[in-house]
Amino acid sequence: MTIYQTLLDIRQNRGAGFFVLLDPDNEKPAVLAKRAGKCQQAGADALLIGGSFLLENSFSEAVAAVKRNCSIPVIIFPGGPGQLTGEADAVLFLSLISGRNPQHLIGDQVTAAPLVKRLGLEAIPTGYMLVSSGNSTTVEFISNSKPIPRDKPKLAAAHALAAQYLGMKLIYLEAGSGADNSVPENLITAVRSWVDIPLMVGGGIRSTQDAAQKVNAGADFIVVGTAIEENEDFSFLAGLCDAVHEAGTR
Ligand code: 1GP
Repeated sequence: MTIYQTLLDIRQNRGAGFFVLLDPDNEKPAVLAKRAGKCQQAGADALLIGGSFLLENSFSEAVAAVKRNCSIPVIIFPGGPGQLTGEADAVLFLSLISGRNPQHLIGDQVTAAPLVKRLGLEAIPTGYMLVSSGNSTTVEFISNSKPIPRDKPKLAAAHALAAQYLGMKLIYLEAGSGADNSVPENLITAVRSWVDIPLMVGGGIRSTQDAAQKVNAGADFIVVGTAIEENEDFSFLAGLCDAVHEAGTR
């Protein structure tokens, strides 16, 4: 079974999925591996691994260490074409459709495609949309692209619908890692009402209430990174997983 089918099954069977983002630049592989095991134990459905840039650690070493310590899907969320390794289960094959920077719309993808093929990685075509969050995030700066204004839900919906018509299989609504404000619920609802493909939402989600509200608004998958890095408490992690799954079944 493909990883994409696994994601569809999570949506179908659990109502919503909870994903943890592991940033290999912030932690050593052994620390990430330990966290991966904890995430699985707490009930996370999958792990994303990647970051806007990588200064400190080897990407493939980090992914291999994480894979050794868990059996849930490990999906690359690449900050660029350099973040690819056959150690992972799949890659979000992202196009930054909220921006108009050709490098991130198609340039990086042309560089990455032959490598993805050679590595035998499953590529999940993903429309990646930045939504403004109140502060300037790393992804916004690095990608040199403007986010969609957070008070323009119809504009967001039109981007997502275009992605669906272009054949993309997933939408990722992103406020940016460590965002002051997560993606607003009315924008999620607007996008949900226009597209059928799964909707992933992340950036600045720090509480069980916030995570549940995103699901209630129409998100299928919730991604949390920073809050889990900042709070190692197992009950916090398990609480987030439960909140997402409970909201999914309502
Ligand atoms: C970033 O959406 C993810 O790409 C997660 O964001 O680190 O703010 O949870 P946080």
